[in-house]
Formats: sequence, C-alpha cells, structure tokens
Amino acid sequence: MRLHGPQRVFVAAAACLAHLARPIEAQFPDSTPEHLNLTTIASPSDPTISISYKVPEGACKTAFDSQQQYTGWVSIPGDYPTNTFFWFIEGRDAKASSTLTVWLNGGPGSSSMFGLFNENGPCEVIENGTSRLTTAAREWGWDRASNMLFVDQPNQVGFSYDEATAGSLDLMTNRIAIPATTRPNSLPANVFLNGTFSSQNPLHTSNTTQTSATAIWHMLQGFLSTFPQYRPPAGNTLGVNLFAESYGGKYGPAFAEKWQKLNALQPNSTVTNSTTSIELKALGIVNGCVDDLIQGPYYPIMATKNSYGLAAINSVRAQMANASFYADGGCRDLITQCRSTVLVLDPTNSGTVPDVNQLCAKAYSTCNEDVILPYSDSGRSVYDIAALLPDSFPSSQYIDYLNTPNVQEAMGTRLNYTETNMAVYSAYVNTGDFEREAMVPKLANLLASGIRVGFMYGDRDYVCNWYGGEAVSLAVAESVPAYAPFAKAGYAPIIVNDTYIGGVVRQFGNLSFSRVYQAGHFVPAYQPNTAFEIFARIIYGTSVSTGAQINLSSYNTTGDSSASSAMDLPASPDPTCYIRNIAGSCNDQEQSAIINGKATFVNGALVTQSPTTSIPATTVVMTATTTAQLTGVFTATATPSNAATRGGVSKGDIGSVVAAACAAALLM
Ligand SMILES: *[C@@H]1O[C@H](CO)[C@@H](O)[C@H](O)[C@H]1NC(C)=O
Ligand SMILES: *[C@@H]1O[C@H](CO)[C@@H](O)[C@H](O)[C@H]1NC(C)=O
Ligand SMILES: *[C@@H]1O[C@H](CO)[C@@H](O)[C@H](O)[C@H]1NC(C)=O
Ligand SMILES: *[C@@H]1O[C@H](CO)[C@@H](O)[C@H](O)[C@H]1NC(C)=O
Ligand SMILES: *[C@@H]1O[C@H](CO)[C@@H](O)[C@H](O)[C@H]1NC(C)=O
Ligand SMILES: *[C@@H]1O[C@H](CO)[C@@H](O)[C@H](O)[C@H]1NC(C)=O
Ligand SMILES: *[C@@H]1O[C@H](CO)[C@@H](O)[C@H](O)[C@H]1NC(C)=O
Ligand SMILES: *[C@@H]1O[C@H](CO)[C@@H](O)[C@H](O)[C@H]1NC(C)=O
Ligand SMILES: *[C@@H]1O[C@H](CO)[C@@H](O)[C@H](O)[C@H]1NC(C)=O
Ligand SMILES: *[C@@H]1O[C@H](CO)[C@@H](O)[C@H](O)[C@H]1NC(C)=O
Ligand SMILES: *[C@@H]1O[C@H](CO)[C@@H](O)[C@H](O)[C@H]1NC(C)=O
Ligand SMILES: CC(=O)N[C@H]1CO[C@H](CO)[C@@H](O)[C@@H]1O
Repeated sequence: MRLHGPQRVFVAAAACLAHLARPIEAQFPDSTPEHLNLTTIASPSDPTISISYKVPEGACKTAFDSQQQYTGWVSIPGDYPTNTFFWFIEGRDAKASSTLTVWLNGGPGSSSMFGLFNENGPCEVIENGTSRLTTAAREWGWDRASNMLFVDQPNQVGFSYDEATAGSLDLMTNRIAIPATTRPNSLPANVFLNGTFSSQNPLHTSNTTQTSATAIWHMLQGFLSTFPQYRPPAGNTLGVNLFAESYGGKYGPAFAEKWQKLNALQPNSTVTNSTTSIELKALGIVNGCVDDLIQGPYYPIMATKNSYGLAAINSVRAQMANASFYADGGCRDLITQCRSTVLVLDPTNSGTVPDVNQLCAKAYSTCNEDVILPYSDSGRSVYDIAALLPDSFPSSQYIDYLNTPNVQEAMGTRLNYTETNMAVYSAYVNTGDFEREAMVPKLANLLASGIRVGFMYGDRDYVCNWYGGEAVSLAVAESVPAYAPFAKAGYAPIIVNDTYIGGVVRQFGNLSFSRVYQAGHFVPAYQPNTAFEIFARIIYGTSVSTGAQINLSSYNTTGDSSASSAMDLPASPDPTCYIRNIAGSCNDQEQSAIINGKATFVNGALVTQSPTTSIPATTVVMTATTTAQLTGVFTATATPSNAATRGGVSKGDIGSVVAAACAAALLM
C-alpha cells in the first residue's frame, strides 16, 4: 500500500463492550506472557523507562549464526503509552560490529521493517514450497559493514504501539476498523482479517518530526543503556550513524540536530548514569524529500527532462506545474508563510496551534496537487519512472511473513503487522509537518561540526528525485564557508567492483552526493551492491568513489561538472498482485477476481483468478542471492575501462497498464 488515495482510517468509539469477554481467536496473535516470553527490565538510565526484548530465534537468517539479534520494545511513559519497536542485528565481523547504524523508513507512518526485509536488512523473505515463506541471508545487507538497528517510529507505526487493540483489516483498502467486527457480505474471507493493532488514535502518536526526534532519543537511551556493548566506545572513529529514506529527509536532519543538542545539555559528553551521549558520526539520506522549497521546481523537470529521455507527461502540463510553484499564493509562497508563522506561533513544532497547522497543511496540499501530482497523468510509478502502474516492486510478501504465528512468536509481538499506519500519516498531514522546517541549516550545522553527510539518490525515482537532491546538497555546501570547494568538485565514478560503475559522486570532505544509476526510490532494493558500497564508504569515511582512505579535511572528487549522463529506460516490469498490497499491486481485473472470491494466492502472491484450477504442489525453494563472499567492503585500485553502467535488477516485459488516480504518494 504505497500508492493510493488518502485512506480514511475509521476509528469507532469503543462502544462494543459486549465483546469484551470473548475468548482469544485464532486470527489474533497469542499474547499470553508465556507465549511472548519477553524479558522486561527497567532501563539502567531511567527507571521509568522499561525495555522488553527477546532473541527472535529463526525469524531472520543472517550470514553467520553468531550474529546476535534482539527484537523488543522500549516503553516510555507520557500522556499515552509509547512502546517503540526495534530489531537489532549485529554486524558480520569485528569491524562491522564496532559501529551502529540506525535505519528509518519514511511515510510518514511507514515501518522500517520495509527496509529490513526489502532493502538493506541482513535477511530477505523467500518462498519455500507452496505454503511457506522463510528467510535467507541477503548478500549486500548493511550488517556487512555495521551493527544495524531498525526502529519503527513514530508511535503506532509497524510493530510500535500505544495499546494493543483488537480490530479488523480490510485488505482491499487497508482500512482498519476498531473494534473488530464481522465481515461485510461484500468481501470474501481472505481479504477481511481480524488482528491486533495499535489503537489508531491520532492523539497517541507524535504528529511532527520535532516531537518524534525527542521520543527516539529517549528510545535510544533505553536501548544503549540496556545493551551497552553495542554503544560504540567514546572517541571511536566509528560511532553511531543515522540513515533515513524518503520522508527520512526530514527525520534525519531534525533527529540528528536534536540528538546533538541533547548531548550538549549533558554535564559531560561521556557516559553519565542518567544519559548516554549519542556520538553521531554520519547522517545518510536516501532519496530524501528534505525541503520542497528547494526540491519543488525539480518535479516538472524530472517528469519531462530527465536523463532517461522520457517525457512522462506533456510539456504544457509540466510548465504549468513549474509556474504554479512560483505563482503568487502558490507552493513557494505558502511554504514561506508556513515557516515564518511556525517561528512566531509554534517554534517548538508542537503541532498544537490550529492556525499554524492549517496554513502549513494548506502549503503541503497545494504543493502536492499543483506541483507534484500532475505526473500522475503518466500512469507511471512515482517510485520508478520506468514502471507503469501497478508497480509491485519490491515484493509485499514480507507482510504475510510477519503475520505468521511462528514469526510473531519468535519476535514476541502481540501486534499484527501493517506496513503503513494511515492514522499517523494523517496526523502529520494535519500539522503540515511536510513544509514546516527548513532542513538545510540543520544539515549545515551538522556538517560544520564534523559529522559526515551523505546523500544517495536513485535516478529513476520521481517522488524525491535526484535533481532536487543534488540541489539540496549544493544548498548545504553553500551554507558552510569551508565547503565552498564542494560545488566545484567534479563528479567521479562510483566504482562498485572491477567491472561495474554504479553511478557518480561529488564529494568534498565530509559531504557527498551520489547519483545511483538504474535505481528507483528504494535504492538498496534496486541496486543492492552499489547502495551497500556507498553506505559503507560514508560510514567509514573513505572516498565514496573508490573506497580508498582519504584526508577528510581536503579530499575532493574530480570529473564532469554535471552528473546528468544519459541512460536507457528499461522496459516496465511485469507486476505481481499481492494480497497485502491489493490497491497498489493488482490491476482492475485482478481486483474484481479478488472481490468475487475467485482469486487464489500462494505465499501472498496471486496465482490464478479462476477458482477451479488447482495449484500444483511444489517443494521448490526459491533461491536467494548467492552468497559467495559475505564480508568486506570493496576498494577500487583502477577504474573499470569497459564498465557496464546498466544493470542490476532485470525488470522483464511490459506489464498491464492501469491508470491509477493517485491523490497522495507516501514518502516511504
Ligand atoms: C494476525 O496474525 C495472525 C497470526 O497470529 C493471523 O492469523 C491473522 O490473519 C493476522 N491478522 C492480520 C490482520 O494480519
Ligand atoms: C523463553 O526464553 C528463554 C530465553 O530467554 C528460553 O530459555 C526459554 O526456553 C523460553 N521459553 C519458552 C517457553 O519458549
Ligand atoms: C524449507 O522447508 C523444509 C520443510 O519444512 C525445511 O526442512 C527447510 O529447512 C526449509 N528451507 C529453508 C531454506 O528454510
Ligand atoms: C472477527 O472479530 C469479530 C468481533 O470479535 C467477530 O464477530 C468475527 O466473527 C471475527 N471474524 C472471524 C472471521 O473470526
Ligand atoms: C568528562 O569526564 C571525564 C571522565 O570523568 C573527564 O576526564 C573530563 O575532564 C570531563 N570533561 C568535562 C568537559 O567535564
Ligand atoms: C551509577 O553507575 C555506577 C557504575 O555503573 C553504579 O555503581 C551506580 O550505582 C550508579 N548510580 C546510580 C544513582 O544509578
Ligand atoms: C519555471 O518558472 C520559473 C519562474 O517563472 C522560470 O524562471 C523557470 O525558467 C521555469 N523553469 C522551467 C524549467 O521552465
Ligand atoms: C498534534 O499533537 C498534539 C499533542 O498530542 C495535539 O495537541 C494536537 O492537537 C495535534 N495536532 C493535530 C493537528 O491533530
Ligand atoms: C559487479 O557488480 C555488478 C552490479 O552489482 C554485478 O552485476 C556483477 O556481477 C559484479 N561483478 C563482479 C565481478 O563481482
Ligand atoms: C570532516 O570531519 C572531520 C572530523 O570528523 C574533520 O577533521 C575534517 O576537517 C572535516 N572536513 C572538513 C572539510 O571540514
Ligand atoms: C589533511 O589535509 C589538511 C588540509 O589540507 C592538512 O592540514 C593535514 O595535514 C592533512 N592531514 C594529513 C594526515 O595529511
Ligand atoms: C575544487 C577543488 O578543490 N578541486 C581540487 C580537487 O582535487 C584535485 C586533486 O585531486 C585538485 O587538483 C583540484 O584543485
């Protein structure tokens, strides 16, 4: 569910008291304490914070069995309960285990389990026979270079929750009804499921990036004090890194700045009993929507004048979109008004001042409708200009996997899994969080204080496209006097291995901007090897071009002044209709078959639309990525002479065209 209209989440008043005493039914995860088997302790740093965790035996296959994992919840008191879910996986070798990377997906409202299972986690979901999903180690999982901590935030996203609440999920729309209810006659049984969810109460989550930043700092305090062995030692050259994707273009800079401020408030920057300083070394932004004031004008450019030679919409439409950005009372004006009002009336971004919320929400809806969404004329995915809708990449099978009883038991979750919480998304839309803050000054401060800032953008993404990302990188450099050489540094090849160039990078000192060839929005899903090398080089402080050791005070790349070399547009891939992403992955005909109860799914993927066909049993195990060499980071000694600059994911033939009207594009 990544690309469809704003879905209303219906939250009925808790009136259905008659059902209170019902027995636990099979559709709800078994949440008896013996079954969950969680260890719960008070946080060593703060007795009001508790941490419940366990080792998720068998739930995520790692390259080496010795890699420690924990799943758990950090519970923080407040006006409402906050139970923030984390999944920790230790790195593959000693070097990798000396640094810790926090990964955040965006949304707002999307779960970081999407990243773990579909992008850069240590494992991926594979099919084992006709009715079983399992996992295999992912060759280019980022645990190859770092300990990884995947966090579901803000509260109520993914496995994070306020109160575990019974409800029913309609898979046609992904709406959750609270309380659980009987199935409407119009729906077949396989698309209307009971389960346990967060309450969906919009007041039980943070509704601005700033409020989330503080919540996640407390969460990290709880995690690092409970597992001090995973806190990189003070003064270590490798410390804590924060990598965030998409809407994470806002989370990343705001969280990093907040954590630096909270560190500075401590009497001493080493460990104290009450708080642990988070020594942030690197901030990575993957296809981030950082600031519409800067990125807005690049939407019409990406739609019509991209390096793939694709005019996705007609040029008049694109010119109108561009003009609307600059028009009086248009996107640009409204963002500026929103921000100046925030500074006066809601400087802490509490989201509690109605006038500010309304103005900023209007700025977002205007930018979205007038500047961003004209692209939907094209019938193409906002995440990949090569893909016609429906775009089912990457797979939604991991959602089925996370809703199986044995996996839930291994993790110790009392909740069912949903990829995106629309109540949280709406809460952010309603405060206009999208437009509230200028992030470039925050990025500039981080850079000026010696933190590495790395931008990584897949070049087939529309929704947070690389032209806008490049403009952000230049704006950051312009704000830090020492970074004047950045704009003059040329684009060098990103050498991924002896024969492959994965993109181009501009780097000066601690700042880099990478354009990744042939990648859509979720870069590690499209180009796993290239994304991994860029990640590793950013956190290790090496040349993003070659992986070589460099002097971070003076190093710069050399090469072309422009990154816009031309690429061939691959054919649109064949979509797969997934039961957990019906609106986003199934065409009209498939959706009718589902509604009429004629669709059969195997491992969450549609196999037939005719009820009479029997599915042949198979024991074939889908093989995962080959895993010859599972450790190490590549360092180039030469530039490939005959480099294949196209490649990676083979996308198959042209899929069926479905012009889906999209009213909102989630920034996952
Ligand atoms: C919740 O998980 C259970 C397994 O514990 C599963 O049977 C049920 O279908 C899931 N419900 C939803 C809405 O995913
Ligand atoms: C509960 O977890 C502990 C380890 O934390 C394990 O030794 C024990 O066998 C588990 N109990 C059950 C019933 O799974
Ligand atoms: C596939 O399933 C079979 C039977 O349950 C099991 O023995 C085997 O280990 C599974 N393979 C993987 C890769 O999980
Ligand atoms: C789902 O829960 C509701 C409320 O408890 C119940 O009436 C309904 O029968 C349940 N559905 C199924 C398929 O068990
Ligand atoms: C912080 O604490 C360490 C160890 O106790 C001490 O050596 C150092 O001088 C302190 N620094 C400041 C700024 O107080
Ligand atoms: C502070 O930490 C030290 C060393 O871990 C411990 O001995 C002491 O009890 C702690 N003090 C408080 C107030 O928690
Ligand atoms: C977009 O509009 C601005 C303001 O009118 C103009 O300066 C600019 O050239 C336009 N850009 C494109 C690509 O048409
Ligand atoms: C945002 O959250 C705050 C604190 O819970 C709440 O007072 C405010 O009404 C919320 N804003 C909106 C627009 O819902
Ligand atoms: C180099 O990387 C590309 C892209 O990931 C891959 O297709 C190719 O097999 C790799 N070659 C070697 C020699 O590892
Ligand atoms: C990059 O950061 C390091 C410290 O982390 C610092 O020594 C170096 O001077 C910085 N580079 C620039 C160009 O500021
Ligand atoms: C790194 O470059 C800076 C600035 O040019 C220089 O002062 C410093 O000596 C260099 N460091 C090393 C180890 O070469
Ligand atoms: C702008 C800038 O600093 N350019 C330098 C990049 O590095 C090369 C050497 O590798 C210098 O020659 C450039 O002057």
